[in-house]
Amino acid sequence: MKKTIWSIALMIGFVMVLFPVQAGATTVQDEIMYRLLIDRFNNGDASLDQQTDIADPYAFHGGDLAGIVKKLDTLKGLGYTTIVLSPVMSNADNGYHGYWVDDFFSVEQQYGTIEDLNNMIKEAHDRDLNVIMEFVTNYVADTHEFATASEQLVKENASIAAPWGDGAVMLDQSKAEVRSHIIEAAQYWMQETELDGFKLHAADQMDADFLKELTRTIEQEDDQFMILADVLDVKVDLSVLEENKQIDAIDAPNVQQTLTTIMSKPGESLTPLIKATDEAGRKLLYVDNFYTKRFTQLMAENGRNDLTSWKLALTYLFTAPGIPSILQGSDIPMYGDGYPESQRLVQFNQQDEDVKAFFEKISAIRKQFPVLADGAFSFVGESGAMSVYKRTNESQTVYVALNNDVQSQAVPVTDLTNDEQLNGILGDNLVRQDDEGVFNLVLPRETAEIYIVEENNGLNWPFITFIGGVFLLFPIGIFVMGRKQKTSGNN
Ligand SMILES: [Ca+2]
Ligand SMILES: [Ca+2]
Repeated sequence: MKKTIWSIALMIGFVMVLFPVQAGATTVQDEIMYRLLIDRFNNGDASLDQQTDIADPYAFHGGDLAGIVKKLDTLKGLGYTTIVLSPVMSNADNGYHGYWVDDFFSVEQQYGTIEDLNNMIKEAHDRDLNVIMEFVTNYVADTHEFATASEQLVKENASIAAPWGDGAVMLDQSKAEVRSHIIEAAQYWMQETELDGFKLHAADQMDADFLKELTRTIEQEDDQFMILADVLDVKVDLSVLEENKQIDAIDAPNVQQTLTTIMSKPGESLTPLIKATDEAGRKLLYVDNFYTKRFTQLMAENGRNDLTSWKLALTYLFTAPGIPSILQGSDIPMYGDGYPESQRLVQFNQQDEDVKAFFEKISAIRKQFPVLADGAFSFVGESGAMSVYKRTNESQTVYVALNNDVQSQAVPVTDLTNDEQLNGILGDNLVRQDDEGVFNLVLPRETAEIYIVEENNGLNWPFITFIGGVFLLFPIGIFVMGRKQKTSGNN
């Protein structure tokens, strides 16, 4: 026995020498992100609830760092790999959103302490979950010392186009004192915690020079540290962010707008969305944010079923180039008519099991087929409101079909050979070449499918599984019956 264990250990060692694990080889494209508003996530410590008033949508609702720890297994189970926290820094009273920073160097007292934060990060890391914190660089609370400093450090009369704008003042990022303060704060959170990255809030509004200075400083401090860019103004040109090579991924508000608009109308083709896909894969893809009508609500208002609409939307978000970024509550799913209703506490007790099962499934598929994260992207074809695209790398090819039509549709695939077959893994569809040399992808109305290109083994797997099961069950049956007889014989 000991000998066997030793030879297995030796073999494993040998394999590890041959195929060393590449440390740090994972990229941001491998992540599945979960965006979380700490105050509105989960209340884990009621002793901190001094400012909590659930009846007031503009007050703290009690969520905290201890509450996140209690839900880490749930998030892990849903397949998320990275949690993106709302700002953790101390805020002025009622700053539940995190954008009224009154001290860049301490944790908001309603959430806990820096020890609670580090404990939360450790618990996340123990489950292989990364933790990113949203970092505010453009604003402070109107009670922050910069708002009343003798040197003019904030912009006079600058209006902030956000629901929390009253209560915040805009920093003048051209001022050396502002810059050094923000950079010191970035270094503080990198040194005092094990955070894996920052999401720069409203990065599109930052002073372009300061953005470069900040991202370079972060990279010098730790080149594995993830930097994400939040986009506040949906109409702004993103080229400054796209040109910044230190930024790993950027919000794609245009994808949210296009996808939700098209999906509001069953029968509309998703092809315009697919053709506008940014193939560079550095975009954060989502349909929900904290300020717009919840996707589920919008779909329901247009007569669409929760599960049906999530299947279509998630199939795009998890198979197109980019990084899926899911808002807290989407997987419940939650309803909400926009701000502030879309920011309600997560209703964990209203979990729809079928919706949850699909979120789990699509995450598992993305992890199982890395081509969905790194493969080249191309449009294949369309018929009515059914569209097909493919992802391909040197080892794998996957076709994705989205049928937003109100009737079934078929799209032919002609660039495969008879040696291959298409295995549809969402709906168990197996497609082989027909007599004309075509692979005909047929989907019922309002469905999606992910087809894996496999070698055509000419075998009918459902039948084989059935027969295999019979052959396996037969001897087991004999064995059990034999035992039963033996037992009764003893009596
Ligand atoms: Ca609390
Ligand atoms: Ca506070």
